[in-house]
Amino acid sequence: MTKKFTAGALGVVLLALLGAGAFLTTMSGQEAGRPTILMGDPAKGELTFSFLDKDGKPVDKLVLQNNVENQVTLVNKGQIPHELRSDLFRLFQFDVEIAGVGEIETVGIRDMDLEPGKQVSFIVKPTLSSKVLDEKNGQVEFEVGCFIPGHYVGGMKGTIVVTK
Ligand SMILES: [Cu+2]
Repeated sequence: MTKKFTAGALGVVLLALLGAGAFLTTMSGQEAGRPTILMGDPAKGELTFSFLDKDGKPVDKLVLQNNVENQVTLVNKGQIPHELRSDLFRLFQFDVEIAGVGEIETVGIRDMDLEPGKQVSFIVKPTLSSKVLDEKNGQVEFEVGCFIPGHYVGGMKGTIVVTK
């Protein structure tokens, strides 16, 4: 209960800071050279996640590299709030990055709530053991979902792949 409240409170702070919209972005909301997660893209539907690779090309799954600080942009292109939640962010170093502020350590945060039209960047560094990666042919998958009531069951889920 306490953890949830703390995460929620920080979410509000982050959204307030993000209101300035200081990011340099393309039409899709993508920042140059970074993979992007889109929530509620009108082209796909309100209850969807979709992914762009670092070149802006649509991909089925978001790919992150193991033992690397992956910088990712998260955009809510929908009409209603959504959240991004994954065990990936609970297991590994995960920080939010705000233009003009820098990285904010987010120990204990498991999900990010984002209002419509807002975006945020985050940094995640998966540190899977090479033994596990090798046995799984160099790829380990994690699910992402939006657990605002009705959204996940409505189809709002996707996959992040961690590769060697
Ligand atoms: Cu949602």
